[in-house]
Amino acid sequence: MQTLGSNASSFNQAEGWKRTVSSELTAADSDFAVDVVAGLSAREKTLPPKYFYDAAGSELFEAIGRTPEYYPTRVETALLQQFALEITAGIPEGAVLVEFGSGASAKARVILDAAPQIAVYVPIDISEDALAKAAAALSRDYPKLPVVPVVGDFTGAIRLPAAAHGRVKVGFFPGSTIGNFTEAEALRFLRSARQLLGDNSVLLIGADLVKEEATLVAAYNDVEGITARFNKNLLARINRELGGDFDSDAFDHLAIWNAELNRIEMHLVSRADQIVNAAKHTFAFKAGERLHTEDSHKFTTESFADLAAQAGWSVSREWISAAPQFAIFSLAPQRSDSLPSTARRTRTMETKSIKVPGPNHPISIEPNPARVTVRVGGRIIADTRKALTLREAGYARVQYIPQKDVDMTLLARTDHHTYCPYKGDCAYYSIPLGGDRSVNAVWTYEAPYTAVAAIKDHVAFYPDRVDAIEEQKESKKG
Ligand code: SAH
Ligand code: AVI
Repeated sequence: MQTLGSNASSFNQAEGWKRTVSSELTAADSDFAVDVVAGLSAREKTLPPKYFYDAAGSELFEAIGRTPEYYPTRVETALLQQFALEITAGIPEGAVLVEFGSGASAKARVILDAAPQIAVYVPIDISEDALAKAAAALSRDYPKLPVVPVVGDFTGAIRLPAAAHGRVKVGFFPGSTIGNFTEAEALRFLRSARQLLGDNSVLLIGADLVKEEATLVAAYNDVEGITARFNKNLLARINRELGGDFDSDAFDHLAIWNAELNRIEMHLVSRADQIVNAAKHTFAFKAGERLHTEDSHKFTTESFADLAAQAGWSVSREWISAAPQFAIFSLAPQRSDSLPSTARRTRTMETKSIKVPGPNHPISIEPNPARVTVRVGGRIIADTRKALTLREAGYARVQYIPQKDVDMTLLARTDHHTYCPYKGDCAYYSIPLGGDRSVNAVWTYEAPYTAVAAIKDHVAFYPDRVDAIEEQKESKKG
């Protein structure tokens, strides 16, 4: 397994975690020791969240993903499954999939299944045990796919293995792990990924979205207490690896929503005044004092696109789940480095948000048992018993009529186009027979999104741009 260089770090509110050297530790001490001493010596005690992930921490993260409260894993996986073909469309033959923070690689499987043209998979993770386990399982299940794991810290310099050289690179950063960075760290990461992946790359990022506090807070306070164990595993790891004597029962798990900074914060709160030894140092905790262990920033589609734009990426597509909302962004390298920075930060017009119908925006489609006819200029131009009735959120019901039951020769295609994040691109026709009133009177979704796939090859009519849309319920035939 390829290993990346060392990357001990210390925290600075503006810059995030940066590499430092402690004068009291020797070169033989690990990055972990250096960071623990720096973090526990700080006025506001803090540790980098990357240290959650030893073998036990990685397993606890997988267990968090199975709790009913922690929706991100479930929702992102479902979104990937639903849109796998769209998300992977355009990945060329022979591409390499480079995953940052791959963990159990469960989400990569969805991408690999949808895009068999991917020729090499490079999972990168700091958790050596989790990486080795996931890589072995993948090699077993995808025997023809070279899997080349790289163990190390993706916030440092990354070198891709030779198997990735000369291939189009598809970066994959799911799980909203980008939310665990400060803004400065996220920019640094995105810029270095831009360098690493190159001009013809794609970067797929999963990011959790801002939503109501109760849902967010519950996700980090599961009733079974798995997240609390995950948080406290940091203390257990310090005990195991750095000769620490933390009593994890002497600390409480705390997860709170910071509305000002759009982030869930995790802390460990000291239950009493206490002295703890670790990494050859002694640290004093006051009762109620917090050790800040993780931030999990939540995004809006705008804040995410703005972040990406500042780092040389533009959002080309985005897929957003029904509530609880989670987003997958497909990023492409910005081409126009000569544009002024304000222009570079503006979202491109081609960006398309894709939303999935759900309780907040329900859509249903049912066959209409009635005979449906459409009259324009005194003529019947559509006549069907196969209409589909589409009901959407607060809109009036719409009859979608199979094109084979419409006299399409009476329609004239126009340049008009609209976009619906739930249904897709919409094209229009006028009906010359109806005169001015019937301009853009007819619409169709030629490649409707999966949730409304049934309306493909159907057209719908604006009731006020035709003479009448009639439904004859009693009639079976003729
Ligand atoms: N991608 C998986 C796992 C997310 S958990 C999913 O979406 O379910 C975050 C993963 O990132 C863990 O596997 C952790 O070990 C890894 N990770 C966290 N910080 C890291 C860092 N600085 N460098 C490399 N891997 C890191
Ligand atoms: C990996 N990361 C995005 C998770 C998160 O939601 O911030 C880690 C996690 N922390 C607590 N629960 C899960």
